[in-house]
Amino acid sequence: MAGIISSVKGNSKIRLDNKRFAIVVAEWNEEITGALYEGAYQALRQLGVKEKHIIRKDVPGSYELPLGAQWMAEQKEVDAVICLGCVIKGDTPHFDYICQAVAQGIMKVNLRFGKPVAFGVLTTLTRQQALERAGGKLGNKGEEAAWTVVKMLEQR
Ligand code: DLZ
Repeated sequence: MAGIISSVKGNSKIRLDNKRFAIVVAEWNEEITGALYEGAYQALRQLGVKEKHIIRKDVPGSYELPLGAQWMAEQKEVDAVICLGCVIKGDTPHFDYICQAVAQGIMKVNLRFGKPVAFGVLTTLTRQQALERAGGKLGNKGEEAAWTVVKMLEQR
């Protein structure tokens, strides 16, 4: 995979056995968000994160991800948060409102708490495009979100 986070893949420069991660998962399109979760969870485990140091928090939809992320980030012991969701475009402008709000909300949590909070949210035109990015031919964006927060912890 191209880009800076490819350097994390399977190997981190810092010790991760004492780091704690929260994964916030939207229940909408749960077939896809479940696959993103598996990708993120397995990536963290492969990097040496302890099972008991990975907390899963489910929220109803992607719109609720920023608040779920905030609840996790405000816990002192949590080092980084990974937000996972899937918004598929329908026939109305709803998609645009949700995507905008989620992206901005997650960015605010990053800056408010000074902790990495990854935007692992698929925003696709079709379910097929989402499947391709959730363990399909275009990889797993949950896995990439996990590498991203690890990379950010390394940069600190
Ligand atoms: C309402 C809604 C719709 C239409 N589509 C999606 C979607 O594709 N992906 C997603 O994660 N959530 C969707 N939601 C639910 C909203 O995120 C949110 O849960 C509700 O608007 C209630 O706040």
